Amino acid sequence: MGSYLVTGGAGFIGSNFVRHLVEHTDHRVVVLDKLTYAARRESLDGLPADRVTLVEGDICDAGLVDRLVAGADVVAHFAAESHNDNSLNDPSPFVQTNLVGTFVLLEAVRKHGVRYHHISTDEVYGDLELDDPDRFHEWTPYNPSSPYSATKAGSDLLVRAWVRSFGVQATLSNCSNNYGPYQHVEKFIPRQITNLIDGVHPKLYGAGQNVRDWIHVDDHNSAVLRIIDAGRIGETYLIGADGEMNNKAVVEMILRLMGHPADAYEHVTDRPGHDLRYAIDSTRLRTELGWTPAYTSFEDGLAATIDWYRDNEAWWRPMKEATEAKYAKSGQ
Ligand code: NAD
Ligand code: TDX
Repeated sequence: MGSYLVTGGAGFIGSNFVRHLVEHTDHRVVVLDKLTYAARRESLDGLPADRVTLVEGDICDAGLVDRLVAGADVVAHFAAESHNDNSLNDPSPFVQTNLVGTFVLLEAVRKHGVRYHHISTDEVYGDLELDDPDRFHEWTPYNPSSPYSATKAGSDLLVRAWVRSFGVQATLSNCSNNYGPYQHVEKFIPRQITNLIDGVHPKLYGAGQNVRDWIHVDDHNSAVLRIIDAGRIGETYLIGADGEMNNKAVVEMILRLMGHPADAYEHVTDRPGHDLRYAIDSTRLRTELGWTPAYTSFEDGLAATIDWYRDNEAWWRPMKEATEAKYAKSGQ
């Protein structure tokens, strides 16, 4: 039994990771989360109080981070400002949390000799052409497009430097687009599901030809745990489940699963600098660490996610109006 410090554990992927730890290990978990607009305390409801503790605080608070890291065996760093559209409106919290916050954590794990895993995104590699036969690999050069992805790329490079210069015991993972329960309604899939529940048409940016490589959040988290347990220190692992699909096809599938005509969506203003395609080659993770995704059908995972949003309106309803008001300002 060990002690995990999970940053961002009241957010989408972090809260699912805490559930995963509780179900699949006997570790104790301290969640450090600033409870920004993106967090829901309720995402941790029902978890055993003797295993999971929530500390409300900022990863940029060096004193607090130092105290929490001192008591941990492993730090799993999920906390971030995570939404591209927000980073285009105001990049400053992205620089602060994603870059400065990661620096503060690295200094603490360096001081206390604590194992660190850094959760990052495939967006650090930029984008691919639609007809490019290649995918992203661990050795693909960094070429981020948005303030969000640039700050994530910078944070990855800090981790690599702290491994090389100071011998920090760290691994990194870069994952593709996640879907599943507890995802904020600002993100593509939950936004469209909750729009349909509200009788509003799904909104496609531009022509909807942009491709994302979808993975269920539980598969992301099983991979993170596997890397923490068996990954090579200093190494980067790409996490993906061969789930490439363009946005129009995803919206059409949601419409069909929810009993609407497949063309009942609207085109809205495109995202500036919108990355065209992400695609992950996860061979290293699969061959070296023997990981495989449990969700083999995107359609089944999506249907279960739709059911979750239908059954958990009390969870998402408080975020919906403010989110749509923000989108309305940019014509989206
Ligand atoms: P999220 O926005 O749902 O959650 C982020 C959490 O971090 C929130 O609970 C928020 O309150 C917390 N947080 C923000 N700033 C903080 C600060 N300064 N101090 C402490 N806590 C703070 O994000 P998510 O989608 O769960 O993403 C989690 C991680 O996974 C991020 O690092 C993101 O870059 C990465 N990632 C996400 C995806 C995806 O598809 N969502 C894919 C690949 C990688
Ligand atoms: O209403 C919408 N309509 C639409 O067409 C929204 C919200 C999005 N989109 C498009 C933009 C993207 O092509 O859908 C795609 C997915 O959009 P997001 O959910 O905003 O995700 P993305 O920008 O791809 O980034 C996500 O995956 C990588 C996460 O938000 C990041 O945190 C992660 O790093």
